[in-house]
Amino acid sequence: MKPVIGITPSWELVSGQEKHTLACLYWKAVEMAGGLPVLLPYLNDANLLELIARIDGLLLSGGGDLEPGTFGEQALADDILKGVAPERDRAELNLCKAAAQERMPMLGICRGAQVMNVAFGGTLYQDISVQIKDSEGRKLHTHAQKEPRWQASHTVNIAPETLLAACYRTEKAEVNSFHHQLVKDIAPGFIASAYSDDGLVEAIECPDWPFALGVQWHPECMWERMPSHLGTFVALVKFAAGHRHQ
Ligand SMILES: [Mn+2]
Repeated sequence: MKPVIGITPSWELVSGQEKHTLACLYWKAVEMAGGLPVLLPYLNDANLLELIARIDGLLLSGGGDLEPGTFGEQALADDILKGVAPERDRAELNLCKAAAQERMPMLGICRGAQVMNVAFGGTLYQDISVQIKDSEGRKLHTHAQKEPRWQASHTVNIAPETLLAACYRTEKAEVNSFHHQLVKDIAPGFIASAYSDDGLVEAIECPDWPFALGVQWHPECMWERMPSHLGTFVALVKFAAGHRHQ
């Protein structure tokens, strides 16, 4: 039986109707990697626990900003946040904590990496351009690219002997970038496993866990043209396959 990978969708209000949305490339990447993807609605907390018991791996998708109250801050300005969805925050943070109880394999993408960091006690930059300035010897490049989503726009330097290095089999990867927020204080027990070439944290992982990895870029948009970007999904599915049989 293929491992079941639960994927969290986005939440949007469309013409007064609540809708879940998910770019199809997320579930296609999981299917291509050999997993069986299912979408996870924002059930109540008790039912989220039941759901976790029936999946083998968790994929936290990208999307809007976390409400800063989730990491103990207030919004720095009225217009700084984009696409806040408190029910999504609740559901995903609780899914992470429930999954952590059994050290379930987990991959967070963009917002998903930020959700993982906050769930386990880290904080975020609410906005890179407001909170991080150019300094001597460093000029920030844009992390909100205008190029197509499959196109790389900056390099990340991957720490050797990490989960991420095993996924990419290289110490430098070309990645896309669609974020205005960023991991600030890394959650206790986690490490940074990649930095952008302008010095920002681009991936986190937990060495004390079979597979818990968050990446700030969107590999799901790139794997069709650059197969190395399927590696994170392949690893998630591989670890998920072994998860219930440890
Ligand atoms: Mn970036």
